[in-house]
Amino acid sequence: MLKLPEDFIFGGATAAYQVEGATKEGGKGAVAWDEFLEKQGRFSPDPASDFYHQYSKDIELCEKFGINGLRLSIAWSRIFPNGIGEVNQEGVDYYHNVFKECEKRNIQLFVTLHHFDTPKVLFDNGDFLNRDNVDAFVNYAKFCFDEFKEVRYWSTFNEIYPVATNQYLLGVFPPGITYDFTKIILCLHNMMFAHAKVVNIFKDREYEGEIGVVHSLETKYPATDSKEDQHAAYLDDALSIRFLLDATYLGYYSKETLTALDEICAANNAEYSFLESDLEEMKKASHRNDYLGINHYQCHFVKAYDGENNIHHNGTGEKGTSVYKVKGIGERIYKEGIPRTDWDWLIYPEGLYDLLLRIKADYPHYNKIYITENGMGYKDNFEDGIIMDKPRIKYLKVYLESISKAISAGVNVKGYFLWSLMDLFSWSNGYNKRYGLFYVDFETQKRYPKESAYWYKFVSETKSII
Ligand code: BGP
Repeated sequence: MLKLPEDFIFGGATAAYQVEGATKEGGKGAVAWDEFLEKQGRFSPDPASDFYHQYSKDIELCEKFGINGLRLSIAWSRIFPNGIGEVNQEGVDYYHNVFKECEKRNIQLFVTLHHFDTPKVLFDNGDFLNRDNVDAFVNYAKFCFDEFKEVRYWSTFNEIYPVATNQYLLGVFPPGITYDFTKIILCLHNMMFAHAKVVNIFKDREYEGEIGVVHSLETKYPATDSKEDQHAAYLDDALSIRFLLDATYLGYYSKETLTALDEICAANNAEYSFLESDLEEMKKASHRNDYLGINHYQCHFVKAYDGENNIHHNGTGEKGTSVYKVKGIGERIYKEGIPRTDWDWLIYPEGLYDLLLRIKADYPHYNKIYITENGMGYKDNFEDGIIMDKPRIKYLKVYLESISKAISAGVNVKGYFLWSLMDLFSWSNGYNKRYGLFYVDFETQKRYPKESAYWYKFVSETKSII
């Protein structure tokens, strides 16, 4: 049986907009999602898991079930309803109260400043395509560092790559734009630049605590050994993984990354350029990250593709409906023998092991890693309050085993935050894609521990992956 270290954090992960509800309460400002979801009419972000009112119950459940870390995000628009300017004291007080509750129950807090929820005023102004919004974000970060002294672990952004691609490639996030690689690269770069600025301020001003960034890193493998497929996997990897790790840990984009960008841009009629002064800022920050947060759910097998762009996002859980064919990159395929969820996410824990080893080899000053999200979206069966989620336990087990093996191979992984603490809503999938350790009856807001919650408690208490 594999083990995890004694001081390992067994956490649960959430994000403000996916759990809080109360989108129009407490002086909160609007975000682009409010209108986007309303227009779509599929599901509402209210009341979500009603964490805004139920947080003390959820934090108590953490303590009861051996969950000693909580990852959550601050909703920027609760602090600054318009992104900049006037501060909303009610929002500030709310987060102090949540943090106090965590302290009371000895739960280590990991706080993300931005989890897909730019205030609407700034979003409508171009979001991170607009450089003014970089300054607005830096200003908001400074405010949080000065105000929330009780927080020790800060992350600047959650998942820069999915922000850029869901907004400007798949179009499943607002503003719903598709196949625009000029915007994708600009967004990726501006967010990495904003991250660097915030890290430098955090270190220059000698705030207490630690700072890092959370990247979604999903390993890419060639579909076959052919040269063409290997090249497609390299292109997909360059944009989704290497670009971010270069920016974070080198402070510039390596030759391999830029060559891949040129090829992707040529195929998609796109362009990019980076200011020298941005790279200087990024270089300065590149050795100052205290940790890297990794969100990892799946991996991709990539095949060469030279047709037109064609993506279908499986947002309903109808297995086999995903299509991902991107000009200038490749086609992501299912692979015989590799299981996948109803949303077509490939379950391949070797992908996480390989990723961790690669980071150690390619970016040796990564310091330490937290797995900030991992978990299984599943259509849980609720029978009189009993939820036997065996497939989820099986999934969690093999991924935790990969982490344990990577630690044995010398990678410094210090904790794990299971996505998600309780059931919540999924941005582009709604409420039937459940991830929680605790089942939420969204009508009554009652919580029910699933079988996985009892299993996780045992693993956390014994550090043994059974
Ligand atoms: C990550 C996000 C989370 C969460 C999770 C599961 O990308 O950081 O906010 O939603 O993925 O994804 P999904 O909800 O699409 O299943």
